[in-house]
Amino acid sequence: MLKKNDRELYEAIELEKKRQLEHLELIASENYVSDDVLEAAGSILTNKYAEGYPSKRYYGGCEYIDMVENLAKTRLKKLFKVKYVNVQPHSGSQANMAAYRSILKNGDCVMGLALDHGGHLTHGHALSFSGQDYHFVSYHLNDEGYIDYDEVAMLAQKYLPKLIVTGASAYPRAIDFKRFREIADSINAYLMVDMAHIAGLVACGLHQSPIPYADIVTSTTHKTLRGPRGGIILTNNEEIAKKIDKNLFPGIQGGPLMHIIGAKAVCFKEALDPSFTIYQQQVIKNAQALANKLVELGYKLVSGGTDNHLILVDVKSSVGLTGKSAELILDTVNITCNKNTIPNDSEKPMITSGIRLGTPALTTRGMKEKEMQEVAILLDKALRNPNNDQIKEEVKKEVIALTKKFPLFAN
Ligand code: DSN
Repeated sequence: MLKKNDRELYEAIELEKKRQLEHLELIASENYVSDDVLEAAGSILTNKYAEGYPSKRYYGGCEYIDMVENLAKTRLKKLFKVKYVNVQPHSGSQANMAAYRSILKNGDCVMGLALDHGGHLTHGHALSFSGQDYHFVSYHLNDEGYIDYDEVAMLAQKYLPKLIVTGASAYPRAIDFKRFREIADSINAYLMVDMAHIAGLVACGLHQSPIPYADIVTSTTHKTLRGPRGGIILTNNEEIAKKIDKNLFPGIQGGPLMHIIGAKAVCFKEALDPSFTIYQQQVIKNAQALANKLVELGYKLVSGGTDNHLILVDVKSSVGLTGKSAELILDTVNITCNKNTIPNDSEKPMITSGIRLGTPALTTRGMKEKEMQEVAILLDKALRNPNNDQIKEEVKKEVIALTKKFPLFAN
């Protein structure tokens, strides 16, 4: 037992547990997994080496491991109605790397959403392998805060990329995958969708599915999908599927994390249950309730609101704070979020003018629209009184009282 044998680590975990219990978790890419997901992730499956794929392993003793991976694959195919899947990526970044390597050569031209307009590092940022190995051209949001499809079409004609990537880390609106497919088809390009943020919504039919339109879909499993930390790759193209498998293993990964693949199998089973749709519907209702209350309190939101699980707040024009200072102030009152660039941000990425707020984690706790209004009021009180310790102390007490009404963790 860690409590007895490794006091230092035990105490760090207990502190983190207390933080998760007593903070309002508004990081849009985080969630709380079920006890069953946690059980599989902490299981003896971690002991097994299983390089290769079911029935084609490089080690003996994989008969039960094959059962685990096949369960995950079958459930994932059913969940997203897709023919071929790979459940081994350790992360979304590795899923994206394997996907790119399956259809691109180094130096090929690719288009992706700019990071400061809501994209992801692996969609072509200069500091990521993606921006270093390929020639990425960025597209942007328009002045209303929506993806500028006309710019996408114009850049596609100009640069003739081999691949167009869509999907985002900080985009509060629905993405029109059909429109992206039409643009990709007009220049004979591949289309890849990184649905990491919205996978849970897609699984429940609450966001257009990219599967009918994209050549490859990648995702993480730990955001709205509410599974363990990891990645997945999906496609309906058999040739591409074969390349993806080879590029992931042995291309860029070694042994799969079988305990995590077991936990992914649990996550996909949970996501196939009708209760998961009710959860995702509430995630969206909560995001809209939070957005509406913030607007009522005088906040400016990128695109004015949300269609999904997240909101991007322009704190600089709303309350005169940078994203960095807003994040720090909220941390002191037990509200956790992250600073985030907003389109055409005048601040550097480590400072920013915005914060990103998401509702998946609070919705898992059981909070509804009424609590979202309270959260908006508490957040507003803290941000408008950054130097008033008494008010901040009161807010923190109210935050802890609210969290206590929505307990977490059976153990
Ligand atoms: N870091 C993730 C997020 O917060 O959206 C993306 O990989």
